[in-house]
Amino acid sequence: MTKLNGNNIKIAIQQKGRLAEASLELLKSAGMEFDTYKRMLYSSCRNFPLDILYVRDDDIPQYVADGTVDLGIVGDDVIMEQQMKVKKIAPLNFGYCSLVIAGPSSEKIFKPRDLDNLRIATTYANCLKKFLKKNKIQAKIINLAGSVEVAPSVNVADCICDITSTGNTLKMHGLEEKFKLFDSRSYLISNPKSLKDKRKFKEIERLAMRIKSVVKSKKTKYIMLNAPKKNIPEIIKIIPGLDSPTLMPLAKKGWVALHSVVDEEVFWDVIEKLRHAGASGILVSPIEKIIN
Ligand code: PRT
Ligand code: ZN
Repeated sequence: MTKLNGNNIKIAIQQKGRLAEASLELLKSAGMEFDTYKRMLYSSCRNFPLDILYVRDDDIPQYVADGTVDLGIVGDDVIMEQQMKVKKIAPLNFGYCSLVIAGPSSEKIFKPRDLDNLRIATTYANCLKKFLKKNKIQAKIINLAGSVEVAPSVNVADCICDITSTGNTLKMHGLEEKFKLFDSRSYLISNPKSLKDKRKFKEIERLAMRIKSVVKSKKTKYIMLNAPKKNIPEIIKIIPGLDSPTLMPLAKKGWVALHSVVDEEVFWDVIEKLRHAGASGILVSPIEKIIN
């Protein structure tokens, strides 16, 4: 195992769990070369002054806030709950979930005030406290360490406040979402002091630029299409491209080929509109990197 280098910047990522694989893949796509073996506590990159520490996700905000590491990759839910002094550098495209209050489907809970005097089990006490305070609700918070979803069935609580993504776990326990506190995704976070250190800032900025470009490229598709030249003004309005799309004349008289980039979220909408606007031969391919 390579020894930690005092001059390297350090990033903490989850050792195992929902964010672990995506975090490793992100760093590799950002060009970091390093070895990972099971049970490894850290790796050093061969081609970038970066050490990667593998830890539990709940420890990441603390490590980043106290400067044990300069950077971290962790869910917004954990950041919100722990309220540590960390700076969010970039949203990432994994770890999507929501923090919700859920209760038995049979329970008539329609508005936040219906939670008055109920017992709510959670591992997110700070986020729940904030929600209850904002809505002026008097409810009892039951702090649990895990397996929150079983609390109502064993009568430890009436409702729960927990993370959900597909909603299957709630359903399996006879629960349904009553209120959403917030949506969450993973973030690249930084220690605020590391950003003020000239040497570290330079390397953090280099890495952050690469990470942002990987995230952006995953969100977008490259499209190529043919269209009559006279339709181009209408087509350009449909494609919210990078800057301006690339146009090339075709052998077919009055026709051009157009290349551009389209956001994944609006992709199918855009394709339908393009076909209506006279585009044909539409080719779509993934983008590996976008460097602005
Ligand atoms: O061991 P370590 O402490 O590192 O990991 P952990 O077990 O505490 O965390 P982990 O790996 O479960 O989650 C890490 C992060 O993933 C969370 O902080 C969230 O930001 C994010 N995330 C995304 C989720 C989910 N989706 C999710 N579904 N975290 C937890 N869940 C739980 C959910 O509460 C339910 O119990 O997964 C279960 C399945 O959810 P459904 O809705 O898909 O059925
Ligand atoms: Zn955890």
